[in-house]
Amino acid sequence: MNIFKKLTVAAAASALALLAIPASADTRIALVVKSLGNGFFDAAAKGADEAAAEIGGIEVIYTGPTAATAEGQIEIVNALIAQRVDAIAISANDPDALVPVLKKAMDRGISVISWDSGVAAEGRQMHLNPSDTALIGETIIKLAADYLPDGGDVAILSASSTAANQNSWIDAAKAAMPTKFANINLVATVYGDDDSVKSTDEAKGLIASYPNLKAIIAPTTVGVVAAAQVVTDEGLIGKINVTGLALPSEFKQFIDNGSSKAVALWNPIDLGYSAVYIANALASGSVTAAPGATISIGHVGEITLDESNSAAMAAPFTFDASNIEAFSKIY
Ligand code: RAM
Repeated sequence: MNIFKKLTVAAAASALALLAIPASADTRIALVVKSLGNGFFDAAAKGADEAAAEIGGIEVIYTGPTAATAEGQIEIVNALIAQRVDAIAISANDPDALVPVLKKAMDRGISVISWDSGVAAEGRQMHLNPSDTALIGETIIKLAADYLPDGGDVAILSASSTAANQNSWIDAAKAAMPTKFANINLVATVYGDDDSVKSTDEAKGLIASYPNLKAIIAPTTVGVVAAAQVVTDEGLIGKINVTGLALPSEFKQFIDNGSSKAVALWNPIDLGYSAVYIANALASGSVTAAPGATISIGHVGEITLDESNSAAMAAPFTFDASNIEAFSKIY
């Protein structure tokens, strides 16, 4: 076959291929996470798939950068705009840096919500919090204080320094401290970027810098595992209690070995389910995001949007030696 003929055959084949692809009838919803390889987001993706199967006619695109950065997410959102998805549900690595690209998505008719970690109001139609921010903040500090009757030094190992969810929980924890946890002394807040290696280094640094440290509070499922592993490896079980927000399936071993007394979290499967449920409702036009609007989230219940078009789901749940085994089998 000469080259001209080859090209003609190739062109015909690709034209046929194009004809063969039916216009997708599915509503395509992108679940954009802070980073891939994080068990918390994998659990949320499971819930997203549950919602898609229950509602029908939905394709979930589970995606995120390899590292938890805003730059990586901006690239991904641009690609999703080019693919003309119907909705984007994002847990953002930065509340402001994502705004321009998400505005561009909305200008092109794509429905946009943030969930887990929010974006500023002008970059999304609504935001879904896993739980009340003040309650999460108070919970993480209480988890440390409950095991420090005489008070003492504690430090926070967070995710990235620009993550809106962790920053708001830390602010809420700090606000609760003077009145409710006056004998707890917060000596430092450091950032492990939801990266195991960096979180490990930061945990080691805290231990080296603060010899009287009694607890490490990590309001991130990645950081809390890294901190508990460091406390275990450095023979500090019983001296430093690791606590914060943890996925039971990843963290059970550290309740079992005593490096942690208790941790908390909400149901990440329900969170991912709800994000897709709401994104679909907005994309289909069956609901409008506006202050005071009540939106159904299927078997999870319903939410009502506040003045900033945000809503919160259930209270965080505490896991300790009495119950973590059972929950570790679910998420
Ligand atoms: C990490 C992420 C996520 C947060 C959980 C608790 O997996 O930072 O955003 O909600 O921890």
